[in-house]
Amino acid sequence: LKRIAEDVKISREDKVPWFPRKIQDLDKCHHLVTKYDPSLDNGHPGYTDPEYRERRSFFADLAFNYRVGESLPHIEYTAQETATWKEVYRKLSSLYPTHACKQYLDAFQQLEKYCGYREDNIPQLQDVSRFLKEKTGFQLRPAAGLLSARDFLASLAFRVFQSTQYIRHFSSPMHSPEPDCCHELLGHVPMLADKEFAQFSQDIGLASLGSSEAEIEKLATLYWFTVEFGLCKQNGSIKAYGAGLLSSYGELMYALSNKPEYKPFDPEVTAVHPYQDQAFQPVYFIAENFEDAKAKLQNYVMKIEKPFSLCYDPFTSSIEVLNTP
Ligand code: HBI
Ligand code: FE
Repeated sequence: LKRIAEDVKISREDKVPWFPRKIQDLDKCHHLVTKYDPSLDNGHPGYTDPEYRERRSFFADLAFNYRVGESLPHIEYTAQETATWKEVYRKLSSLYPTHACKQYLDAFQQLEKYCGYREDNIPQLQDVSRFLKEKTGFQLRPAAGLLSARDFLASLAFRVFQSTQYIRHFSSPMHSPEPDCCHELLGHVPMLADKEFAQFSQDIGLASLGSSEAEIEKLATLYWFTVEFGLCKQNGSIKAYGAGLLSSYGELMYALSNKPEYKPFDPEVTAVHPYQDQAFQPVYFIAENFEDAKAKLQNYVMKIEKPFSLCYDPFTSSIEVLNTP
């Protein structure tokens, strides 16, 4: 019986998936999910546009060749790309004052002041990354497209946000099947300037390191219903903080229209709720506030079983592994 127990223990330890332990390891965390790639998905609006596909491979090369510590590539966006941005920026920014949470609005105002957020300018990732670093220690690195949940979440453990740098196809300014710079810059970046939210994001990332596929799936679902599609209470009304909402005019209106179903944010429930990446969400989870969401998440991740515990050392940007067998 003892031998069996030992065998089980050993095989369990062997199966801890590789994970990054220092920030330089993130250069290896760039595995793409290709289901929405413009050259492979025939439903992508850029699928039949060779010029767009070539532009995308230029951006993909920049991302794959990027190494931790380098400055982020400066992009000369074309007039057509800037025109797409302008349309998205105008429509969305008209909704923010009534629909976005106050943390978002505060940061958005500063991004307009300091980081070139304007309707006739696509902000440069380098400028945005410098701004975030000052605010919460978050920094950006370029990503070639939709990354695997494991790689994407792992980078959050180091307060690194993997950001796409290309823009959606001009034929479809109001919708993109995959993340693009409109989604990152208008959806994610403003919230990453908030301290509580930054900690919440890093906590999901830390929980993902060395986790099983099943746990990653749950953490990705949690991430989906909070960081991507989360709502929160504020002064007696409901506001949006999720990036998928704040970068989609249609869904932002819908989410706050009283038509969908609403549930209180509860990690145990939220983590296993089925989600949609092709249509509006059937349900949205409402957080009391970020401090409460953070406390609930911490309580949830404490229960994930791992043969070790992890601690992030901000002085060396590395992960300390404790109780290693
Ligand atoms: N990849 N580039 C990029 N951007 C995201 O926002 C993103 C991702 N991969 C997965 C993901 N988001 C989440 O939806 C979860 O699967 C973690
Ligand atoms: Fe996103």
